Formats: sequence, C-alpha cells, structure tokens
Amino acid sequence: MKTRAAVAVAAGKPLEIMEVNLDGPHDGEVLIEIKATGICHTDEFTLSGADPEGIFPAILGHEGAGVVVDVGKGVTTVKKGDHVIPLYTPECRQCPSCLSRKTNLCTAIRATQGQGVMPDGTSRFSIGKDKIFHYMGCSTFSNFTVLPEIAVAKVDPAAPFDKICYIGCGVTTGIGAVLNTAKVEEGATAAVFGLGGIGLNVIQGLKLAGADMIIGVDLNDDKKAWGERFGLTHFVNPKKVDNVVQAIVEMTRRGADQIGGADYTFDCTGNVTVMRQALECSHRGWGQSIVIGVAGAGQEISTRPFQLVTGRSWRGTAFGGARGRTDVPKIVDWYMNGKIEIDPMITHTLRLEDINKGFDLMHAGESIRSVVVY
Ligand code: NAD
Ligand code: 022
Ligand code: ZN
Repeated sequence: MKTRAAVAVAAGKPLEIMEVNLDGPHDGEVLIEIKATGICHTDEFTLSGADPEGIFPAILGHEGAGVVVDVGKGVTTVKKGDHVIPLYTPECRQCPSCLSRKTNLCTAIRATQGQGVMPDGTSRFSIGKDKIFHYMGCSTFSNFTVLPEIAVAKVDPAAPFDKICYIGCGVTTGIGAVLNTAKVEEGATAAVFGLGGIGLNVIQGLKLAGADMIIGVDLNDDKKAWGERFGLTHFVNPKKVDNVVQAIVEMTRRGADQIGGADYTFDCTGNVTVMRQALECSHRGWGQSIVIGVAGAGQEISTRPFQLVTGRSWRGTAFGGARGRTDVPKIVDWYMNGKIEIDPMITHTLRLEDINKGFDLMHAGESIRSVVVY
C-alpha cells in the first residue's frame, strides 16, 4: 500500500512529507493506522545528526497512538479495530530480561530494532527500489506503520488518540521513573531537574506517590508556574542561587541531626553537570538519584566516589521502567478516570505538513509537547 509520511532523508535536513510504499504485516506483525504522534527529543537528536546510531533515510517518531487495520499470521493478542500504542521498548514476556522481572528492557527484537529493520531483517518501507529504515521500532511519523505484535499495547478504545499518544513516551517515562524505578513512598522529599515534557510528568508521578516536598529546578522561571500546576511545592532557578546543590540541601534540612538532601532526585535535562548536581543534593545514607535525561554522544558523568560510599545511589531508567503491554493500558485508564492529566501539557497540535514547525517549537523552548494529528 501507499502511505503518507514525514521522511528524514538526511541528517540536518528538515523532514520531507511524501508518499512511500508500505508492505503488509509479515508473520507476528501488525499494520497500524497512526492517528496521532508526539514529537520528542530523540527524534530531534537523531534528525540533527548528533546520534551516532542514526541511519537515513528513515521514518522517525516513537510516541504514537492508532488503530490495528491488519494482522499477520500467528498474531493472537490484538485484532483489527483494536486501539493501540506502539512500544519502543517491547514486552515479549519470554526473553531472559522479561522473565527476570528485574528490568523492562526486553531483548527479543533489540538487535534488529537498533538497525532500523523488522525482526526478520527487512524493512516494510520503501520509495521505488530504495528501502527506508524504521525508527525505534515505531516510525509513527507515517500515517500507517508496521510493528511486531510484542511492540503494541492494546488500550481503551474510548481514549482520545491526540492525548494518549504522549503515553507512548513522555508520560510513561516521567510517571514510571517515580513509581517503577524510584518507588517513591508517601511523605518523601524530591527534587526534579528540568521541568519540560518529562519533568512535569515526574512531578505528577510524585504527587500520585504522595511526596510531601517537590522541588523543581529550571533555568527558565516560566517553568515554576508550569510545575505548580502539577504539584510542585518549591522552585529553584540555578542562575539565581550561588550553588544549587547547597540550596536544595538547605531547603530539605530535617530531623534532629539536621542533615539535608532530598530522598529522591531526578535528572530530566540530559545535561551531565546537572546529573552530578542531582546526585549530590540527594540525602546522605539513602538518597537515590535517577537519570532520565539522555546525554549527548560520548558524554561522561563524574562525582567523587565518597558520594556513593556515603550511601547515595545513582540509577537510570528507560521508558520509566514500564513493561509496555502491561503498564501502558493502565496509564491510559488513569488518564481516562482523571487520576493523571495530559491535556494541558499538549501545547501545540499540528498537521503532518507542519511537522517541522514542531521541531522549531521544541528548539525555541516554546512547547511542552507538540502533537501531529493525521
Ligand atoms: P524539555 O526540553 O522539554 O525540558 C528540559 C528542561 O530542562 C527545560 O525546561 C530546560 O529549561 C531545563 N534545563 C536545561 N538545562 C538546565 C539546567 N542546567 N538546569 C536546570 N534545568 C535545565 O525536554 P524533555 O522532553 O522534558 O526531555 C528531557 C530529557 O529526557 C531529554 O534528554 C530526553 O531525551 C530524555 N528522555 C529520556 C527517556 C528515557 O526513557 N530515559 C524518555 C524520554 C525522554
Ligand atoms: C525516548 N528516549 C529519549 C527520548 N524519548 C529514549 C532513548 C533511549 C532509551 C530510552 C528512551 C534507551 C535506554 C536504554 C536503551 N534505550 C537501550 C535498550 C536496550 O539496549 O535494550 C534505547 C531504546 C531503543 C533504541 C535505542 C536505545 C532504538 O530503538 N534505537 C529503548
Ligand atoms: Zn521520547
């Protein structure tokens, strides 16, 4: 079949809207009509050419929602008409990682996904004789796309596509980092660095978990009001204090010994200097610092090992530690019954033809999330 897509033809060039060929689903695969997709930072990272693993031409996009329109042989868990969210972290429930219960990083299709092809080693997308690569196993910047059955989560058909697409990455990453990775408890103190599309979802996760003190840190003062909308209790602009680590330690001094530091801290910037600050303002003896931000290629983190010897833990999370087929439908239900909010974070809605504007808005820091509606 033919489908309309925004194609990343080469690094550093704007996406080009064109018609491409799409082969139907092979065994174990499903054909999805994408109804809406968010634009996220890794799409930009890959398009810019800064991602050493980026391959072109490719169809980017990994934050979508849509409807199953066809299924390949052997598919049993979804059928035509089901509403689904594509998963860049699949859940096969059979590989050693899935069976371990210790990680969400399923390995079933990892190698081929990284190479931009389907599990059988071929691409479903082409223009004439030239193949086009898949991206993060999703390619949601195409109106129709093919995914392995293990990489789709079946969700409530009453849920609006233009909102729940955000659950395909940002919402689940932020909320999951709090609930699955950090396992924040009631009454905890927390600091969130970077109040963008991920940090705001960390804040709403902390609120759900019952955290008492939620400190937001951002260079942009406008983010204070954004944070407060989702449960922020304190705000620090690092440009306006001598030392942001010291400022947070002071704010969190508690108990007879008056030792300061947050129980949990989250990096949602991808900046390695910020990652160090987040670790070092976590509490001596038990503070946990969770790295969510993805740093540029070749970047390294550092701290004095004394920070770890004195009981702080430095951890990271991918897709909020969520097992997609199990957890994503639950998060859609939380949205549908009002337990979490999504609508206010979607600041811009665009047509596919205007997708490059979504990238411009992200560069300019003017959007929390832009969503393309097909
Ligand atoms: P964003 O651009 O919307 O937000 C980043 C925020 O950080 C902005 O508000 C900015 O003002 C602030 N900031 C920048 N430098 C800062 C500094 N030095 N100190 C304090 N604040 C600072 O980005 P986003 O969509 O929220 O994504 C954040 C990061 O999360 C990205 O690196 C993204 O790639 C990553 N991410 C990771 C996963 C995962 O699974 N681990 C999933 C999705 C996104
Ligand atoms: C999503 N991300 C950032 C913004 N939006 C993001 C990027 C990378 C990962 C997770 C989220 C990530 C963490 C760890 C891995 N990835 C490796 C997983 C593994 O090797 O098992 C990651 C993922 C997918 C891809 C690359 C890296 C890909 O499909 N190309 C989950
Ligand atoms: Zn993303």
